[in-house]
Amino acid sequence: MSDATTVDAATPVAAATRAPLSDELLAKMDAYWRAANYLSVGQIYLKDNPLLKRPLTLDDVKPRLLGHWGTTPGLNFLYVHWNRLIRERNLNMIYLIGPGHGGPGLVANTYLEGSYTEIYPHVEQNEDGIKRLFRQFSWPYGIPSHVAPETPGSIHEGGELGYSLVHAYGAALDNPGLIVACVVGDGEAETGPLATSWHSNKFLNPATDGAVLPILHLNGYKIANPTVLARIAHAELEELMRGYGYEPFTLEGDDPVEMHRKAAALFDTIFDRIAAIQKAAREEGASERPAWPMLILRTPKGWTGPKFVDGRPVENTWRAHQVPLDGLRQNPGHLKQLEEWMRSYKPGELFDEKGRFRDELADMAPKGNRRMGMNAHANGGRLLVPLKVPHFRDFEVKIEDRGAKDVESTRVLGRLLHAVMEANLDTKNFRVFGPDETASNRIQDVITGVGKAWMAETLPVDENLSPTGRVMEVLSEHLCQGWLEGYLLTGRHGFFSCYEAFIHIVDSMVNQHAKWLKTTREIPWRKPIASLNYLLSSLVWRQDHNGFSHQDPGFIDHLMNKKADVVRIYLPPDANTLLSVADHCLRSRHYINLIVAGKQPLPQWLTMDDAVAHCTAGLGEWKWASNCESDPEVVMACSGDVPTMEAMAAVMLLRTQAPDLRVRVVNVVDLMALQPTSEHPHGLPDEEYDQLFPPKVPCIFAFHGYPWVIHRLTYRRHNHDGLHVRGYKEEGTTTTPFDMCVLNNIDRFQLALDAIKRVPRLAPQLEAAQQGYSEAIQRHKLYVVENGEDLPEIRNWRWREQ
Ligand SMILES: Cc1ncc(C[n+]2csc(CCOP(=O)(O)OP(=O)(O)O)c2C)c(N)n1
Ligand SMILES: [Mg+2]
Repeated sequence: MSDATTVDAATPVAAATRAPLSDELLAKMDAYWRAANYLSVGQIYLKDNPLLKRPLTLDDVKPRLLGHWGTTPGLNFLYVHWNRLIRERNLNMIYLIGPGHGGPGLVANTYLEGSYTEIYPHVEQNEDGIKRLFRQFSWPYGIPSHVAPETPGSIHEGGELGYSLVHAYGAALDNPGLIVACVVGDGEAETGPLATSWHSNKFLNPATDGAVLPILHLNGYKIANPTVLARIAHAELEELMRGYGYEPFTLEGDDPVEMHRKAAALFDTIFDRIAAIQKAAREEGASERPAWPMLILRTPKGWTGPKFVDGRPVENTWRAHQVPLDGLRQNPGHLKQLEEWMRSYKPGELFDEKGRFRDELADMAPKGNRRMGMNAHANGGRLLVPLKVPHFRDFEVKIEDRGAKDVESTRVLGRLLHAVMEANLDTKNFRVFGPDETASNRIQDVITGVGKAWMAETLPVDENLSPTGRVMEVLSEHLCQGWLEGYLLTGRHGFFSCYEAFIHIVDSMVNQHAKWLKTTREIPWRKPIASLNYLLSSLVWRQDHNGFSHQDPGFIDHLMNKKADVVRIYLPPDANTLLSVADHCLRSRHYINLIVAGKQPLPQWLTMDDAVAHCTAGLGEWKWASNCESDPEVVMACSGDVPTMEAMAAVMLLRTQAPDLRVRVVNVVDLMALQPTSEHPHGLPDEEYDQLFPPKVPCIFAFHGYPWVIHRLTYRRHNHDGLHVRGYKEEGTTTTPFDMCVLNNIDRFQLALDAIKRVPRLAPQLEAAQQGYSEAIQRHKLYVVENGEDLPEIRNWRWREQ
């Protein structure tokens, strides 16, 4: 396999006038397609008798028929044609499949082109290899039914529909030599993420990015219904595509010979268009947004499969979606029909006696890394150039007195990100993504000098929009997530900043990405890629402009469900810890890193040296805030910036309410350190945990998110009963910052009272403490209602060392 230096970028080849393809070549292409279809059907049905050397019996058939036929012949048809175009034009091309359930087709084609055997040598190019190929498909401990990470050439499994086109665009960014052909299922096209993905063409620069060729696979049906786009007038569909800014081309039919001929001519036109667009932008200085071509492929679902089964139409209906003949054991007629169907592809013409794909057909595939199963862009780790991350300490916030000054932590991070952006401008392998919130989340320094990508119209009032911009902003979390995934999967680096509450929009996408990372970790030929880094800001506690709708810290809960070796969650309490965490995340590989950090001015606690030590440990005592050495009576723990401030304020309150109480302050920046080592690689060993959180000593834990997150992480630890967690409990509205804490009982008064309540020797003081709490809260409520802001002593509160 080659590495980054040997993967050449194809330059577009403009076409001269072309003679139509000869009948001989078209016949060979048809044979190649039949071979792919044959192998696809074989994978779904057979475990033996792979070349049909003897009549098919039930013993040859798998006991469970699992897979999807309907989408597959269309995918195979395109593969054969792409192969010709790749060879003729020396294209550097990958192929993304929206309806990933067409897995058998991609496995078949990568087998025919030789990639599959190169990667999996036991699946040889002979009868035994074909038998293995068939048997392993959808078989326990074999291979998945979809275009999964195991499938060569794939960066998109397509199990969850909707993300193909956005992945395709992410892959094309900053890859000027790459063409990404992307099949969108007509059912898939009904999903929200796919519907917005068409707009990616407003962000793709033909001079500096690659090309995406969307193919709407209009096979008319989903699982059980017609598709919307197949049942509107064709003119309306073309108008829709024009409205999205594309030049639509249509290929329609069901006669194979005729379709090959029409396809070859049309695809030449389409690839000439792409070449012309790129030439105009790259050589002639054209700067306007081009109308990129897109293809509408209208072919029958289950094309070339059984036309009728048990008297009911199957080809060209939704009934072709999965397994058209599924009653083999009950119905001998089905077995016969299967055999006829498979023999209709004439396997004897396609494979020789030994089961080897005939040379004259095999020769039609591209060679080496031009084969789509071998293209390094579909195994991004092979191309990964390490990110240059300037020294984060240069962005340090100087701390003279702890807690003395307020700083917007994310603004500081923005400066580091800007430096990262600049340091990698030569390799153009870093982008920042956000749903219109880069400035709102206060990391806007990253935009300085590099601008925001924009190929649509501009007005004099616009700022920083540029066709070569490197920050990607669009009001679609789906697009941000999907572009970034496509960018990472093809071997680049990135960063996604988002409002905390709305990142949930991509919950499902991150599930899929986490699965991809988990699986590829176990596939030796897949090389590690850069981590997917999130900054969540505009946090639950400080929704000053917005209120309840914007308050949801639950993405933490969501990520915690993922495999421990994939997920990292950080809650840096101030700017220096944020810098240290971000540096770590940007350099890491194959993780999903979640950083939760506020943008509002908040106290700064740690010098850079302290911050680095704290982040390295993941959690630890803040000795300068504790008032005892080794025998605390209560641990005040905190995680997240606002909860840290409240915990620190509670510690100060305790100094007057219970002056002799021995308090230990612990801050948690790496949430996963709370888990036992057996559950997460970052988990603190039990002995160290017990030293920090001594058994029998109560712990009051102020947490940024939902309280049960902490319980879930620590339920196996000693003294779990002694852990009392305060966090967000879905109480909120548009109110003052401190009132948000009061509403959710995470405020300093509550935390101090919690401590007194849980230390038995302070029982005599409890009643007075409760009284004091009620008075403080009442005073606060009256004041905020009357004045619209927090009490001066809250607003002006400062940490004082004892
Ligand atoms: C987001 C999502 N919703 C539902 C499904 C279940 N599903 C699998 S295939 C399919 C129909 C897909 O139809 P289409 O995109 O037209 O694909 P094709 O006809 O090419 O099979 C559905 C609904 C899914 N995989 N993903
Ligand atoms: Mg369909």
